[in-house]
Amino acid sequence: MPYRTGAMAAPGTRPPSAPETAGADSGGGSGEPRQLPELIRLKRDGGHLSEADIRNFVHAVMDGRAQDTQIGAMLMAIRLQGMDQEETSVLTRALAESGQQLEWPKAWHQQLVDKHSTGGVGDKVSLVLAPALAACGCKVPMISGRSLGHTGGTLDKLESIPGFNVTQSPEQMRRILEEVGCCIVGQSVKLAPADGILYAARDVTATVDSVPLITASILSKKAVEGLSTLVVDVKFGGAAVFPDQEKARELAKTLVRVGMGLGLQVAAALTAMDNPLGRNVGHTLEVEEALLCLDGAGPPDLRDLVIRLGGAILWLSGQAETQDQGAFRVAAALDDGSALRRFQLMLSAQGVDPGLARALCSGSPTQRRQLLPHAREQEELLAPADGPQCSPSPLGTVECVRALPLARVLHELGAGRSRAGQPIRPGVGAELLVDVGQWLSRGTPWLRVHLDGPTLCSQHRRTLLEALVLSDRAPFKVPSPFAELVLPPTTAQP
Ligand code: IUR
Repeated sequence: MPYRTGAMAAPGTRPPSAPETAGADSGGGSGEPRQLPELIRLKRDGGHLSEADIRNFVHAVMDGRAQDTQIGAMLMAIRLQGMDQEETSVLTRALAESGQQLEWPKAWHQQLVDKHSTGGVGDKVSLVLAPALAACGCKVPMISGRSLGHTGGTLDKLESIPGFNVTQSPEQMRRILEEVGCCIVGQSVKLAPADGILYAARDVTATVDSVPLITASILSKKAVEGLSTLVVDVKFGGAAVFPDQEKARELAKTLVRVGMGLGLQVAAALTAMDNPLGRNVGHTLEVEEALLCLDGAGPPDLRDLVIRLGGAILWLSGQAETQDQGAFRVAAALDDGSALRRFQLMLSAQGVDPGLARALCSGSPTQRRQLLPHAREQEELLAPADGPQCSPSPLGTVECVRALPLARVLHELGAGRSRAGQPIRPGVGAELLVDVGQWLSRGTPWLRVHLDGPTLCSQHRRTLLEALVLSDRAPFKVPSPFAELVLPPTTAQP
């Protein structure tokens, strides 16, 4: 059966396994594969899809037999009825096998690691963690995604750096891994393309928040990377796919179990996503903040998350004796400049002019801002005149800056896209001028919005003001977003 995108064997890769639409297990019991409406009906009514059924559906997605309406209907049936672990594993393999498998020298196996996130606001962890892990001796062939909905995408953030090219062939990825240790690339027609089609369909059919669909989407991309170890950052909270921590834990457990079945060491970190991560939200603003963190500085919640996820990866892959030792090594790579040097090398290897890469990695924050596309205007918003305390000076403690409404306003101002392929304004974003937990006095600037065309309307201002949640409790330290690490059942927590 022809694939919609021809998956060709190339050096360093192997072709997908042969499609299995008919034969011993046809799914229907008659020797003939079930027709798509029958498959959809079966799942809609809570039935179990066989391996042949699931592979048949994925092949139909790839070769164009499945109409968009049928894809949407099947996704909704899965979203509403769920899938058991066996169905989820088969779907994961079928998505992975829709494209090529990356293959690396055997000697690299233990070093091949990655992290993936379910998506957050201000989440620039990948930009920092991939080079930090490379500085610790890892190989990180990271396949990332674009901004969709209210969450930002690592690829769009990197593309705000002039010249950065997210399209790299398997041969180019191998060369970059040899020379630099990490690369961050897009999902191409060659790498798990069926997930690309299903992900875009999920985004417009309200079927993103499904444990089996998220599991198969993430793990199919990671399966083709040929990793030994993966840590998934599963967000929970107001701006996460699953606001409820219990549901996020169910996803984490499924990721770990299905990952194990694929021969991957997978752990899942549950991390809070109520406040934006760090102080900057928006593509170039997040690159600036990632550079600060790579320089050993930056906001404590971002550094904490990078170090803890990196520590877990080094420990799980057997490259550190404990999570704490792993975290210590990642912190050292941020503090001694080795992570920043890897980032500079990765930029040059992925198309950025080496002079620009050097200037970005050695310049001051002010110089960096001149080198990246920035918005034309800035507007500061002031803390309101009244709050939980009616005394004249302090207004209250910043309890939370709600990430979801903030991201939605920035999206409307041009920072996000509503359809795949739509252009974005990389300079649009916001800088938090306050930390969660600090006192805020009335009239103090708390948010700097970077505007590049569309201006703030009164509805935007109201929404932003509502995003600032104040309380009358005593000031407190910025909390770590890291809540817990879900490990494979046989792993002893050090
Ligand atoms: N990242 C992915 O690759 N897939 C998903 O479904 C989500 C995040 I949510």
